[in-house]
Amino acid sequence: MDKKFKRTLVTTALPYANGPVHIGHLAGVYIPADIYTRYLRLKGEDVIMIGGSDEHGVPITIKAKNEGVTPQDIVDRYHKIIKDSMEELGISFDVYSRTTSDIHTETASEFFRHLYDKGEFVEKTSMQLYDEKAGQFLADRYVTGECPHCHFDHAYGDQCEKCGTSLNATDLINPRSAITGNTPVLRETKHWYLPLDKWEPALSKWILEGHKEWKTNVYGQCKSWIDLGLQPRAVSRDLDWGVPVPVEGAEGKVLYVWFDAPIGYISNTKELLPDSWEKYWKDPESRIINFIGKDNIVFHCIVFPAMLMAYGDNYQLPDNVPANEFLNLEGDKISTSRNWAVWLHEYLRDFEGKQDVLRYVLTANAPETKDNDFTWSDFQQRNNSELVAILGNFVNRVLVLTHKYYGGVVPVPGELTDTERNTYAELAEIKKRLSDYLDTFHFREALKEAMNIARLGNRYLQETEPWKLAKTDMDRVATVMYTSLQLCANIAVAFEPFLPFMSHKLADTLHLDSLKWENLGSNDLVAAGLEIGAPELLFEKIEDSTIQAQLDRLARIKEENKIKQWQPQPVQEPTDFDTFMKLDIRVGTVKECMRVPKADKLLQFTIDDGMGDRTIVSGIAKYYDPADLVGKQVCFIANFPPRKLKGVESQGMILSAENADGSLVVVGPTGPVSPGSQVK
Ligand code: B3M
Ligand code: ZN
Repeated sequence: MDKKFKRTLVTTALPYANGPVHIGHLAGVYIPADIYTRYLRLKGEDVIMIGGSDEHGVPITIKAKNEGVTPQDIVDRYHKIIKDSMEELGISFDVYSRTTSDIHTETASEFFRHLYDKGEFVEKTSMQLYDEKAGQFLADRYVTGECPHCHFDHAYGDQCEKCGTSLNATDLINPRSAITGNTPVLRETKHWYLPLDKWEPALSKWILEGHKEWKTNVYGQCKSWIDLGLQPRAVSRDLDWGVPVPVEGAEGKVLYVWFDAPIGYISNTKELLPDSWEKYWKDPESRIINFIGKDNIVFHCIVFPAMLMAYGDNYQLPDNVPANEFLNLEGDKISTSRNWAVWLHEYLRDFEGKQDVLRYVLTANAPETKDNDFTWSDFQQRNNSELVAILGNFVNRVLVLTHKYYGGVVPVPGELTDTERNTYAELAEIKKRLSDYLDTFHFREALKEAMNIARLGNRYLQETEPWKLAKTDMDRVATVMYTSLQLCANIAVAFEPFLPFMSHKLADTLHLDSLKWENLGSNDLVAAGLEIGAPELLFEKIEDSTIQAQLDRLARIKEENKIKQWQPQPVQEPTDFDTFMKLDIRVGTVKECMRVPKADKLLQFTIDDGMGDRTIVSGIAKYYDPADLVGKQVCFIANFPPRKLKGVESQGMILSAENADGSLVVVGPTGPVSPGSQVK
C-alpha cells in the first residue's frame, strides 16, 4: 500500500431482507470482509466494520403481497434471521442495523433534499408502465418481459438476469405485470434523475486513472460502463414502500432502493458513532473499503460515488471495492426463489459448533477471480483431510505429547539446532506472504499460507520424532516440544481472522492473553513453566451419512422445483370420434400382479377381462408395490397386437397418467364396473 491511512471503514453490502443469507452471500462478501477486519484489528489499527439489512425495494413488497402480510412483517422476520445467524458465524460487525431505522430515514431524506436544493437532480416527466387492474405504476421487478438484448423471456424491469444488462422497465418487449399478469399501459409520471453523464469525466479520472490497482473484474466492469457513456438515472419510484421523497408534490413516491441503500452505510456509521462518524467518511486520512458481490459493482463504483461527489462536503470515495464473483451450488446458480442454496441459519442448526468449517471451506473456495462451485463432497474432504488431518492433527499431537512428557507444563528448551532455526525462518517467510495476501484481498492464498504453518509443524514433528527421542534424549524432547508449542501459538494468531472459534479455543488452552499480528513469527509466545490446558480436539471427522443427508435435501428441492415448473403438454392436433372408436379401451380386474424377474421397471398382470385371463406387462414397477394392485380395476387397450417384453407376451397396454414428477398412476373407473366393459 503506497499511502498510510489512519483508519479504515469496512462496509459490507446490505443484504435484502426478503430471505435469509446463504453461502453465496457469505463467500462473496461477509467472510472476506470479516477476515480483513479481524486482520486489521489484530494489527491494532483503527477499523470499524458496518452492515445492515436492505429493507426497501420491490422484491420485499412482492413477497409481502404473496404472503398476505405487510412489507414490515417480511423485513422484521428476515432481519432477525440474518442478524442472528451472521453473529453466530462470528461475522464481527461493529454495528448491524437496518434501512427502516429512523436514523436511516432521516439520513437518506436529508441526503436527497441536499442534492435537490443544490440543483443536482434533473426533473423529468416520462411515460411509465402502469397496471390499470392493480391501480399502480410498475417499477423494476413488478414488470417482466423479453430482454431487448438477449431476448430472454423472463427479464425484470431493472435487469436481465440472463445477460446481466441493466434495463428500464419500458425497454422490455411484451411487458407483463408481476402483480396481475396484465399487459401494462403507459402513463405519465414525474421523477428525479441523477445526471451520471455530468460526473462521467470525474468518475473516469478517479477510477480509470486513479485506481488501476483494483481487481481486474471490478476495473473492467467500470471501464465498460464508462466507455458506453453514462446516462441520467431515476432515483425515485412510484411505490408506497421506501423512504418518502422529501419534496412537496411527491406524494406516493419513494426513493429508489439503490439510492437509499448505500446511504445506509452512512446511517450505520452514525448509529455506531453518533459523535465521531464523520471522520470515517470525510477525513482524507481515512479509507473506505466496500465488500460486495459482482452484481453490485456499478452501484458502488459509479452511482454512489456520483451521489457523494454531488453532495460534496468532503465525502470520500471508496479506496477499494474488492468485489467477488458468484458461488454456485453443486453446479447450479444459487437462487433464493428456487430454494437452491445452503442457508446459513440451517447450516448452523445442522452443523452445530462447526462455524469454522464453513468459514474455512468458503474461504478456500472463494469466488475471487471467477465463479466457483460449492459441493458437499468438497466440504467433507476439506474438513477431513485438511482441518482434521493437517491442522487439528498437529495441534493435538503437540498438546497430547506435552501432557504425556511434562504433565502439561511447557518445558525449558535446550540449545536450538538448525532444524529449529530453519523452521522459524520458514515461519517468517509464511508471515510475510500471508500479510501481503491479506493486504491485497487475496484471502484464498492467505488461508493457504496460514495452513502452511500447520504443515510446517507436522513436518517438524516428523523430522524430529520426539516420541523416539523420548527413549534417549529428554533434553532434546524439551526443545522440540517447546518449539512445537510456539508453532501452535502462532497458529492461534494466524488463524484468528479465518477461524476465530478455533483460534480462541487454542489461545485459551495455551493461555495466550491477547492475539496480536506483531507476535506472529515469534518463538516465545508460550513461556516455559506455564501449565497449559487439557488437549481438546479442534475438529472432528464429518461422516458420509451427514453429507448424504445434505445431498438428499438438495435432490428433494430439485424434484420440488421440477413439479413447480411443470406445465401440461399442449393439446394435440384435432382428431375425430371414429379414430377414437378404433381404440378398444376396456376395464379389467387385476387378479395377480408380480415383478418381472431381471426387469426392474416391469410388472406382469393377470387381468380378468370378462372373457378369461389376459396377461399384460406394464412399465410401472417403480411406482407400485404389486400386492397393492391386486383386486383393483384398471383400463387397458385391448386391441394392440401382442408383443414380447423380457420374454413375457403382453396382450395389451394398461393406461396410466403421468404426474408432474414423472411418476405414473394407473387409470381405472371411479366405481365398480363389470370386467370387460368398454370405455367410450
Ligand atoms: N441489497 C443488493 C444485493 O443484496 C443490495 C445491496 C445493497 S448495498 C448498498 O445484491
Ligand atoms: Zn438479456
